Amino acid sequence: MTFRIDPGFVSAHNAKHSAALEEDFAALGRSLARRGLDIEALVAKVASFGVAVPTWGVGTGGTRFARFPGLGEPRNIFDKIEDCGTIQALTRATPAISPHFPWDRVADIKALREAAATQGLVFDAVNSNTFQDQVGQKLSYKFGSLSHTDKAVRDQAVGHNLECIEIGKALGSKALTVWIADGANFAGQSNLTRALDRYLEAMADVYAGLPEDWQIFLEHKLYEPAFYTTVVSDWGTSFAAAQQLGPKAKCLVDLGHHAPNVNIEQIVARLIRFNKLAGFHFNDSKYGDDDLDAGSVEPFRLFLVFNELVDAAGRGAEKFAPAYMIDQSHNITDPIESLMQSAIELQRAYAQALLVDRAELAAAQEANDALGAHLQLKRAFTCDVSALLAMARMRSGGALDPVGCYRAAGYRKQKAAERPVSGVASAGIV
Ligand code: RM4
Ligand code: MN
Ligand code: MN
Repeated sequence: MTFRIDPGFVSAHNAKHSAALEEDFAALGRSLARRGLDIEALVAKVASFGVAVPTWGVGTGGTRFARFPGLGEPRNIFDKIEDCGTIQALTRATPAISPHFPWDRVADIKALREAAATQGLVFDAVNSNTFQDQVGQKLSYKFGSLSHTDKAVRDQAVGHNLECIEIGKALGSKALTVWIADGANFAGQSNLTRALDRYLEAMADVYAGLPEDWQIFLEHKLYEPAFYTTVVSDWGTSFAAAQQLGPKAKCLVDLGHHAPNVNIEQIVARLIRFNKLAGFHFNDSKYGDDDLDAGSVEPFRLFLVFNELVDAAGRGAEKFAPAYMIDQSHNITDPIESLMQSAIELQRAYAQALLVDRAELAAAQEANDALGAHLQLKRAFTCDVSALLAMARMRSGGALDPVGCYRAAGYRKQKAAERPVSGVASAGIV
């Protein structure tokens, strides 16, 4: 038996702070009531919010310079599932996991599904990987995958994506996320038009392999590892490709994959408008694809993204059901702590967006009252909803203070004993 945080421990830890929480919750309830908001309705909405944790996120990440593994790191996908289960047990905001193949490959796929179920988890979108070469792989992806000049490489990449769909079916997943690293480092290296043609052709083959009730998520990225151009560089390319592929193809927004200062919330609004928003890879960034913790750098931008989502849900936008996932690299923190806090920050942005008085905002917008409209957003954003979030968590059986409870439980220390250090110090992803 491996160590799990006992539910009794969580309730005992909660009990230490619950009187203070009750007080803060009651005060917040009164203040929200003055705005015509029912705190209980908000608690119910927040409690129903879920975001998928990436299996690759629970291992310590790294940069291309170095990786500094922590103690008790997950050694395989089963350890990763266990850590994801801990995140869900304490936050009650992460009921699904998003796997990456071949990183998470095992001989017995059923065993994965069972391991997840034991932790109360289900599988969200499956991610394919044609940005690295695997041991024993026939053809290299050094110069691209789905858009490679060589048809044999493209076919291999298509085959891998089709295999991911098969694995996903066995896991109960309903979507495939495709991000390719294809692009060029030199002007002139690649024909910009032909590279996209090849990508579209290969993606049509993957699309043809999708089950009826599946979707394919196209993830764009401006740069890295290709630094002069990438094939699916921006939401425009992603949108056009999704449009051409068909209704099951939608555009996934990774918050770190845009040019600096791009108005991401506007991209979100546009994709919703045209029924092409697949969902998100949440993270935060200062410069680019930094993969920092959600809400740690620009919480207001995160709020603005959720503001668009709440607005769309409120007006009953057609087929609006975005998939929420986190995609982060935890290089210097305990990944479990970072992921728990990130899930909370996403819930916070969601709760704050729910506070916006939509009628007042619309009235200010119609009257061209620029500052008045802005203040409606600021009023919601500056409200401290921590007590609301903690109450939603506690009532769902989670921890009032997930990071505090996790530390007090000594989870990482227990795992350090259970999972001996492998001694591998590597650079880069994984
Ligand atoms: C990429 C992209 C993909 C992720 C890989 C690891 O930058 O964000 O979603 O699967 O990193
Ligand atoms: Mn991503
Ligand atoms: Mn990324």
